[in-house]
Amino acid sequence: MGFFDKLKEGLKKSREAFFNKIGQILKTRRFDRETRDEIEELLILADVGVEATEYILERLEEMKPEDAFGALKEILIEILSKDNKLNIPDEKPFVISMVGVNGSGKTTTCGKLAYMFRREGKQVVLGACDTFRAAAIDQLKIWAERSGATFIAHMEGADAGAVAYDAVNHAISKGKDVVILDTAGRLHNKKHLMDELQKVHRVVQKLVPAAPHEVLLVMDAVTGQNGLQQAKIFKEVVSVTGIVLTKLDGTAKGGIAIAIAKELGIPIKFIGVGEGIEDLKPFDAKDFVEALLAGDEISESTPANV
Ligand SMILES: Nc1nc2c(ncn2[C@@H]2O[C@H](COP(=O)(O)OP(=O)(O)OP(=O)(O)O)[C@@H](O)[C@H]2O)c(=O)[nH]1
Ligand SMILES: [Mg+2]
Repeated sequence: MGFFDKLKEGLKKSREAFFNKIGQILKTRRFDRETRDEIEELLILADVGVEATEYILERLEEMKPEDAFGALKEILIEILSKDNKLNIPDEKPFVISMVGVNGSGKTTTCGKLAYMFRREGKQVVLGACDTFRAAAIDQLKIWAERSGATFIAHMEGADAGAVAYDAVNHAISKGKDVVILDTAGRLHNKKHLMDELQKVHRVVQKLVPAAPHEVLLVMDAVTGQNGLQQAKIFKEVVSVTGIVLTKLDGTAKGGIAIAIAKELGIPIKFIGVGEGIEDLKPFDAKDFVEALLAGDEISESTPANV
């Protein structure tokens, strides 16, 4: 399946539950009070959030009714378009810290990212900084094997900062390109978790002052507005440079991407559209919106003789 079809497949639930309806309404009806209210309800249900919904409606009101559908695409692309290039340093290693609440998809995303870099011919180190559970270390090890990355870990309960130090130190001494640090999502309490994250970053800076070059906050799209609140807490404590929005394939609430862009002001850099190693895609605002509002006439599945 091609890139766009995979994205379209991943956004199927969101498209079928909400965005196709919105598209249909805008294509076939006048943008009057009643239409406005219906679209407002659909946007809120799709988890677009109050702020972005109001903005979209205000912008739609300014348009000629016959332009409304095309305008919606433009407005969504505008909201979602942020500089989402990776901050890759001139000198290796490129250090990425993966943060987020438990279960959001950090470890899986570490594996997918490692695989993506390996396919670009880069040498990757995965650091198991989630030392809270032995299972977390084993899980990352499996991803390291699958993706062909070097695995650096200590024992369960070890100091997360020490693991980060070893992973970056290994990369420096062996001339490796990328270090990806998997961190814990749950500790005894929120303060402990945030303290640990800050410590991991401080330790890494002893070796590479500009690191971590990327702090990617992994968010589970299924958790919708709740996830957005959690993201705001992380943003206060660590300097998040990008969002990875996972599990878009499992939810109809793909509109959360729009709320994230509008309310967090942090670029979405990757999206997860499945559990497989290739199911991580760099985020592209235009492709995302096209997939969200695409018609459902998938040509591939149509038999040739019809
Ligand atoms: N459908 C789907 N499932 C995903 C995606 N990303 C991750 N998952 C699944 O989500 C579950 C949790 O993923 P993990 O990577 O273990 O999450 P985590 O943030 O590391 O969790 P903790 O280590 O407990 O903090 C796993 O079952 C993954 O397979 C995705 O894009 N789509
Ligand atoms: Mg994990």
